Amino acid sequence: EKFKPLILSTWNHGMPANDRAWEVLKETGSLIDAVEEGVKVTELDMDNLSVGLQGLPDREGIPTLDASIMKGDGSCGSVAFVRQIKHPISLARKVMDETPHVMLAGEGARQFAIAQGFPLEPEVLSPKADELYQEWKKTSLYKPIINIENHDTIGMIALGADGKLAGSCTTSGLAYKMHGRVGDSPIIGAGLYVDDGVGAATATGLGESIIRICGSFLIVELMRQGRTPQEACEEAVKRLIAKNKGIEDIQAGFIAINKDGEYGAYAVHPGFNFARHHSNGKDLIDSKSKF
Ligand code: SD4
Repeated sequence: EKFKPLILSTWNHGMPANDRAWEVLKETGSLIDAVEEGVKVTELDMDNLSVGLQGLPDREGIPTLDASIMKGDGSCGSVAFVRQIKHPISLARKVMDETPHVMLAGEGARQFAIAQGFPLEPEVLSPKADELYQEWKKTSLYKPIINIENHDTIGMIALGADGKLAGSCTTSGLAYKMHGRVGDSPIIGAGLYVDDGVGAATATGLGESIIRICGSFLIVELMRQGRTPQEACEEAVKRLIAKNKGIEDIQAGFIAINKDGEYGAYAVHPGFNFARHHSNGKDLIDSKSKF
């Protein structure tokens, strides 16, 4: 099966995000605008507790956000551990377009946001996040749990009619993480990688397990060597399982597209799904998994 153009996004909320991205692609023809505007929908979704300022906070009760964006020509930008910014993906886009750098973190990212005219949002938890945080504080246990709301990061990858590619990824990271913890999502090559000659990949799940294998870059390189997107995702999951202890408690999933419009997805455990949007329709697909 091949589609061109094609947009894929992680999880259920990929559906409305893809709708918006598709609309922008049709209106403007810009793939990078499409992947930015698409995930902005998720950044504002009050039901999503893993993306945007309404997401679950770190263990100090502070929401800190990670995001990255990349074009197939190698242009990329990201922000990590950023506070008070409603649209970290747009800030990552500014890092890509307006600075000589690839990545800004923490207070420096916030200062850059102010200089770029981004409003600073008040640092208050959403009612739902606050309720869950108060509950969590009673035990303060930290253990990654599979497929509950704390795995809902959006990663979006898109192939244009011209064979060019782009991608975006945005998250509030793991719930109740240590203050300052950065996941895979803003790390180019871990949470997201895009190469026009080959394809694109993005990741969701326990960031530490994904960083350890440079997951998205690995998938793109495997496709470069001739693997299909499906084979490449499966090989990355195999590598991830080999390199991470306690895999019973670790969920991670990948989606990938190649330049011809073939795609694939694979996860460690069942429960991962992704949204697909192309000229003939749109749907939500359950990913296969290793276990
Ligand atoms: C992280 N990968 O910060 C993100 C979390 C995630 O769905 O994917 N949630 O580790």
